[in-house]
Amino acid sequence: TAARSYEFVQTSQPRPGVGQVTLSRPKALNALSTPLITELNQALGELNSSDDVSVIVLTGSEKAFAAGADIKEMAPLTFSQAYTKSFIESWSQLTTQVKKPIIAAVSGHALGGGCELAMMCDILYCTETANFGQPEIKLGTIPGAGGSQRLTRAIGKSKAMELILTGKSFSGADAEKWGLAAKAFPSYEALMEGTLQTAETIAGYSKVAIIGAKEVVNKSQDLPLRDGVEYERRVFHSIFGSQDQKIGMKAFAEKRKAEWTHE
Ligand code: CO8
Repeated sequence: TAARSYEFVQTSQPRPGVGQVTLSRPKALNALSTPLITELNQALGELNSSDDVSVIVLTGSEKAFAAGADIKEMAPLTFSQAYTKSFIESWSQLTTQVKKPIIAAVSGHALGGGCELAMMCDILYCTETANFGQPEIKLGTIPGAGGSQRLTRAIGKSKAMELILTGKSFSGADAEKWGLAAKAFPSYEALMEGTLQTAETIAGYSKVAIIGAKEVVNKSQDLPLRDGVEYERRVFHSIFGSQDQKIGMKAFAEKRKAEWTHE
């Protein structure tokens, strides 16, 4: 992956096939300003098109994944500015532009837009002490980057409604218990190690299958069951056109490890 320098994010390749984006605006606890989101989109685009990367890890610091949208940037915004410039729309690029799986590794604060950004990722890992929440109500506003929809789908209406209307935080341990997080780890070190291990495991499979699997699981969030099952079957059929399906099944029959071509 070509080295590129950014001001508010860092990219790295910590394991084979694994690209990492680290949010890095420590003075503002990684508050998600428009310049930061622009760089995040560029970094994700870079990793998404890199042949050396199959899986992306998105993380912040031990203290903060991200403490929300940049409140100081939003404070003076008018309705017409927000509406005509589609404020926040560019955030969704993460969900539309990136075909490779993204694992969020959340430690510390993941509040407001930070919680929403983590929920846009494909797998959410966190520390038990991570501090999640949608506190927008305390600022006289509401979640604006998908929080009301994704939190509700993940943990159910009553609990999501309670959290969004009170602005109360919840822990990483709760996030795991409620199914928002796939796993909560006992320490920051365990979180990063566990995240990279999962990323490396996934990156060891065929890129075609990984991308197909992500695509069909995400369809389950948008489509009625019957349409989703049909969509899955279409993609499943199409994967018979890949070399890696032949390679994987032949290797199983011959009791040896598959050598993927990613074709
Ligand atoms: N925006 C801008 N600056 C921030 C933000 C933020 N969201 N969060 C923290 N900072 C800044 C602080 O202002 C402070 O800067 P300075 O040193 O210049 O005063 C610095 O980061 C350190 O913060 P604190 O001193 O407050 O650190 P503490 O450890 O005392 O507290 C907290 C940490 C509890 C996380 C606290 O900073 C806090 O409550 N932050 C705001 C959390 C919040 O309300 N987030 C939601 C924002 S609204 C939102 O994201 C949704 C908008 C809906 C649209 C969707 C996307 C835009």
